[in-house]
Amino acid sequence: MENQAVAAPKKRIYSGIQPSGTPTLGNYIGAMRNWKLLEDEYDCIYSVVDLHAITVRQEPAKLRRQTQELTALLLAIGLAPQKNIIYLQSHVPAHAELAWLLNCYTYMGELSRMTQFKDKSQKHADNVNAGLLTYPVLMAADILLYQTDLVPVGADQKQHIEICRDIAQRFNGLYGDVFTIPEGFIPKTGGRVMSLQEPTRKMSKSDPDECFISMLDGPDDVRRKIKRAVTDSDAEIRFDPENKPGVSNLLAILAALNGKKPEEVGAELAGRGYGELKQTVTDAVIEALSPIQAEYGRIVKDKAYLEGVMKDGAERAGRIANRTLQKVMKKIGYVLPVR
Ligand code: AQP
Repeated sequence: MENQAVAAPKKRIYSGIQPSGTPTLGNYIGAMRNWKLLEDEYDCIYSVVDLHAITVRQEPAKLRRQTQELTALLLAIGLAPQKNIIYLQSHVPAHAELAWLLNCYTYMGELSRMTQFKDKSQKHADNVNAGLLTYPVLMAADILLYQTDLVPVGADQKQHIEICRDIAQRFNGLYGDVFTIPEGFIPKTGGRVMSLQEPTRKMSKSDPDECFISMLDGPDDVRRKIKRAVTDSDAEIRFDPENKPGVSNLLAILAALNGKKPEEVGAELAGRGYGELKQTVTDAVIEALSPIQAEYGRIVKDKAYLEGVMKDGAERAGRIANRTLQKVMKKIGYVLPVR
């Protein structure tokens, strides 16, 4: 028989996004855009993580609408549902089941140190629920169920990837090699897009409207929001996040969209006024978002297509997730049901 080279299996990627609002330019640049770039080289699984979204109170009708819209938006950025697995987290019960099991292998001390827990507890002081604290365990379950190699996320998720690795290593230390230990994949430029109004804080989709650019904002909104973006009073264009957070944020957005380094973009625009900087950023943002919005407008209306993608995605994801869950349960010592 002729010797045939066998292609190495593709490495697996997993990532998710919460339907807690319309995704922002931060979600796009920090995460979603890279998901599209990675789809050929990796075996990719992308989830609308609706279980995560209820750590903050959500209006039922709005949550339902945002979940459908977010699924449409994932397709609108060009993710092919045949090539990638695209599904809703709540359609695969193994996420909640593994999260419970992993809760018992995670310490209160490590969870209470998480920056996101501290931030969100402050922001939602009237609703510091247990889910806010155990969010990273559910996220670890999401990732570990799929034996993930790489997790493309924004810089705000770095701590959560670290705790996921710790939990996996702890579990493997007790029971043998059950989980693949994942690595984070955080873009060098655009890993943390900042709020337009408070450029020392990250841009978030649940912040007040003027702080972020939504992926569905039309040209007028983009123009208005960038025009009002906070800069500083010394009128010098230079990339210096510590001393010039507002200007540096605009430069980082521009750089990420143009595939350049922020320092490089800063040098190109040195000597120009802030008005020109804002105009350049506005043009680049509108150019990046317009084709996505056109595609989105088409897809979101096709409910049957969206439902089909969700159903097929959940079946494919469920098969992989259940294999891992069974393995974990067996290792812990559960009597598995006869099938
Ligand atoms: N400002 C950001 N810059 C770069 N990346 C970002 N991400 C979020 N904000 C930025 C990345 O987007 C992905 C999806 O995020 P998520 O929806 O799961 O949760 P999040 O990080 O809590 O995002 P938001 O927008 O701040 O949502 P809310 O307001 O609901 O909390 C992740 O990979 C994240 O790193």
